[in-house]
Amino acid sequence: MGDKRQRARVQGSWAASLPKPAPSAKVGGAGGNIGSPGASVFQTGAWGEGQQMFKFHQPAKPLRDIPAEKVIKDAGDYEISHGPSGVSRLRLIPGFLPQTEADWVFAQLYAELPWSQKTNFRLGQAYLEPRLTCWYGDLPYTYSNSKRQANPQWHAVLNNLKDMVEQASRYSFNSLLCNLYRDGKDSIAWHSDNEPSLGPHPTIASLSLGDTRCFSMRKKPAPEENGDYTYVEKLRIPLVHGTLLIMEGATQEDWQHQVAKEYHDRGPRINLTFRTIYSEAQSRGALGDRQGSQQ
Ligand SMILES: O=C(O)CCC(=O)C(=O)O
Repeated sequence: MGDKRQRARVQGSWAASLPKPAPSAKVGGAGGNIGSPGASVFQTGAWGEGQQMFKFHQPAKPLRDIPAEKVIKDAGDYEISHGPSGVSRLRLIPGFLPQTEADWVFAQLYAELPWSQKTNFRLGQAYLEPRLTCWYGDLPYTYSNSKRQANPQWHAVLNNLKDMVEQASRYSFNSLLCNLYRDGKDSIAWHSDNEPSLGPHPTIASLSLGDTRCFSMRKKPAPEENGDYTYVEKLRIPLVHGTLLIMEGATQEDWQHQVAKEYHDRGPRINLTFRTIYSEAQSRGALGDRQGSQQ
């Protein structure tokens, strides 16, 4: 049995039975260990009678290709999927803020916003978010099991940006989550912006300022994949200074996104995500409507 295992390890389990060794060869005898100088599998032991042939079997499931990550970097409207939850759409507008304006806005917001590090909770364990944030809106915002209190005191620069983003997107927003990635080690993990307070099919408009970071997206796997993301579609969008990205339709239901840590130097980056938050009563109503229309 030991011989069989050893032979399978050295030659692969598809190897055919080998000829019987010469009677003088001894198992574990001097010089007979694999790995010792001059050792050979032919020297390691006598093959018993009735050895089986090893045959290669095709895997039961056909091998699947892992889809290549697609890169989106040009201005345009992209329908990234058509699923049971609807169409998921992205709109990318590089240069939404011209360079000098973007430089000025970045400097103002970096210096003047009340940045702080929020504590979140996962499985009852507290952890600090690996970035700084601040929140604007008449309603509080709860995500990752902790709450950002309502803050109706919008900075004047943010009010102007909200008007510009609303005009370009033709959506209106009542809230803003600001993220400050201090360097390449700051990040945001895989998630969807799908809290009940955002209502069904939320539109998120995300303005990036400062150093370029890679915004990654991955499609949520079908139920039969049991949470395995290996074979899902993936997208990468480099978000450069002054770029506006709008996520619409079923994007938050059918996709996740992240900004991963990078292990080479990155300067600071500010990301402003304009959203619409509904009160508890409003979101209960919105979910009720949606469930009704799906039946
Ligand atoms: O920084 C970004 O581009 C993404 C931010 C984000 O995913 C979020 O605030 O939910």
